[in-house]
Amino acid sequence: MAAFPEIEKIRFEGPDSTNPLAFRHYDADAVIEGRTMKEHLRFSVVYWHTFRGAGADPFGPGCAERPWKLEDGTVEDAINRAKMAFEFIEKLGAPYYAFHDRDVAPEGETLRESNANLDAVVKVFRELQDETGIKLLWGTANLFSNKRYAHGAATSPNADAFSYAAAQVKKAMEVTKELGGEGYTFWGGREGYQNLWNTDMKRELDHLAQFLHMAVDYAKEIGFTGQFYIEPKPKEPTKHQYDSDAAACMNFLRAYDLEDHLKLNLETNHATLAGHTMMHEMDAAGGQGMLGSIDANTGDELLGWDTDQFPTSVYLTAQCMLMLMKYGGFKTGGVNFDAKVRRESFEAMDLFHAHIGGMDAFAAGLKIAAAIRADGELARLLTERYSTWDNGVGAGIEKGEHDFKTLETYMLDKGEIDPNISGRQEMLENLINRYIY
Ligand code: XUL
Ligand code: CO
Repeated sequence: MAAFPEIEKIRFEGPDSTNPLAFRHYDADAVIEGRTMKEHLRFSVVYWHTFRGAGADPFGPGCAERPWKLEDGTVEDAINRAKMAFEFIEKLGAPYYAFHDRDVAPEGETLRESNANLDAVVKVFRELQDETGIKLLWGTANLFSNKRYAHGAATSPNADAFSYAAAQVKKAMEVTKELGGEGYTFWGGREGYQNLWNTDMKRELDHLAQFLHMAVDYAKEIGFTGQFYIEPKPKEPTKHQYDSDAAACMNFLRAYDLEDHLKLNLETNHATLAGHTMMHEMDAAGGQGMLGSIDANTGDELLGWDTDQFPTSVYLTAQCMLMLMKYGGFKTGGVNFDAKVRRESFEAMDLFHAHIGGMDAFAAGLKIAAAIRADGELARLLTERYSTWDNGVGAGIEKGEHDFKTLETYMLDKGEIDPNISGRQEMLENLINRYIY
C-alpha cells in the first residue's frame, strides 16, 4: 500500500514557484563548479527521526500520525515501514539514507533474535535499494537506548556492556557492508560521565579507543571499505560527552593512533551546544583533513538543547557550503538531515515540507557559495590579509629559516612593525550578505 498516494515526485520549479511541494532551488542535475547539485549535496534522510520519530518531548508522548507503525511491532511491521520509507525518499528525490540497527528492525529477546530480525529487514532494504537506486550514506548501531547501556557502551564500567556493544557493532558493520554503505558512524550516545567521583576517565577513554581499534580491525577482516566517522557532541544525555567537539575528537583520535581511520561527522546543533558555529567545526576538521560528513539541522536560538530542527537559514547554509567547498566538497559524506519535525507538526505531510525546505536551503546556500567563490573578492581579501607571509621575513619564517636570535636582529634593525591593516569584519559581513539578497 502506498503511504503517500496523493504525492508525486517532488520537482524543481524554480525560484518563482509558490508550490509548497516543489523545489525552488534544488535542481538535482544543474551543474555548479563542474559537479551537479546532487553530487555536491549528497542529501540523506535519517531513518530514526523521519520514520521512527513520534514527536515525544519531556512533557508528553509523541502524537505523530503516520501511515506506518511507529512503535517497534513485528518484523512484518518493519518491512511495511521500510517500503513506505523508500517511497518517501524516492518521491523526495534524496539519493541517500542513514540508519541505526534498532531503527530498522525490532530488538528481540536475545541478541540472536535481534540479529535475525535485522537480517530480515536488511534483505528488503537491499531489494528496495536496487529497485530505487537509493543508497546508504552510513549505518550505525544504537548503543544508548537499551537500559544495558545506562552507564555507556564502550566506556561502561561494566565489561559486559562493552562486549554487547561490540557484538552489536560487528553486526551493524556487516549489514552496512551488505548494503554497500559508504560510511559507518560512531556517535558516543552515552560515552561520557555524570559524576567524576564514580568515573575512571582515563580507563574509559582507553576502552573507547580499544573499541574503535576493534572496529577498524574487523572492517579489514570483512573487507568493509566505507569511511568511519566519529560524531562530536558535547552534552546530552550526559553532562560531559567525551567526543565533545571537533578538536576533542581529533585529539582523542591522535592520542590513540586512530587518526588515519576515522573522519568527523559534524552536526550543526552539536556545534552550537559546544559553543561553536558549525563553520568553526568544519574549518577545524577541514584544516586537518578530517572533514567527513555533516548532520544538517539547527538549534533554536531561544532553547538551549538539541532541538534538531530542519535548517532553513540561508545565511547558515551558504556559510556551511562555503566552508565545505574550501575543503574540496564531500568525498564519502553528505548532507544528512539529522532533523525532526516539531511535535506540533504531526501530519505525515509535514515530513515533505521539512525536507524540501532543508534541501532548498542547502541548494540556495550552494549557489551563493559558488557565486562568492566565482567573484573571488573574499579570497582576494584573505590573501591580502596574510600578504606579509608571502615574502620577506614571513616567507623566511614559514620556510624555517629563522629563530629567536635572527628575529631579534631583524626587529632591532627595523625598529617597529609595518602597520597593521583593519580586520574589516563588518565589510566582510556585508560582502556575504551582498550575495544573499
Ligand atoms: C544524536 C545524534 C545521533 C547520531 C547517530 O544527537 O546526532 O542521531 O547522528 O547516532
Ligand atoms: Co547526528
